[in-house]
Amino acid sequence: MATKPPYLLPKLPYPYDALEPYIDGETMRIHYTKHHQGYLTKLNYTLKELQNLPDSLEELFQNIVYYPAFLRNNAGGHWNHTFFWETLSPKPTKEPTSPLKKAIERDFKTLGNCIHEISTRAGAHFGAGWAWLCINEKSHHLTITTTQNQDNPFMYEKVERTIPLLGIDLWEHAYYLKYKNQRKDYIAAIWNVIDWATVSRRYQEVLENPPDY
Ligand code: MN3
Repeated sequence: MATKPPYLLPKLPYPYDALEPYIDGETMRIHYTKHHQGYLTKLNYTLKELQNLPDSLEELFQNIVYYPAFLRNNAGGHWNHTFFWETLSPKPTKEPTSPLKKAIERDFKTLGNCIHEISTRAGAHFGAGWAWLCINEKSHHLTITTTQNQDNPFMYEKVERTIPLLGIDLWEHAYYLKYKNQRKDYIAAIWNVIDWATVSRRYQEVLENPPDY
């Protein structure tokens, strides 16, 4: 996200109720207008106080240990939710296209196995956070991870960087109105609105044009 602050709330690419019955309209409305907006408002407020910021949030995340936790939570909250809205679609493409399709077959044998593994990791995650499918920038292998709070894979320093392709919001605010404490039912349902065309495009973009942040 290579824009300068102040950051703006990105337009939701579909109406609040477009992902029903898998994600209900009231949850989407509160999630977007209250939670995402809340992170964004606090992010912009915090950025005003800081000097010498990097050019992008991704660069900031890679150096997040040098910044206050308040910035970590709100910058992560803004980036993660923007990424999440774009991953979902009321008319999703249900199958990945190559080269992601081939990568999934190489690393998980089938798409079903890949989804099962992400769901298992997501279901086992303790407390608030996110589940991710990532690409290893050097090997192009696919990896699955979960992060706490509003952290994302950019924030964990590694020799080989992993770049998110798909993220699932595991906070209770993402599902509690409809699914109550049944987080596994929410995780099972969300695959109905995950757009594999978007995930496939992200994979291809990293192969063709590795990000320079
Ligand atoms: Mn959320």
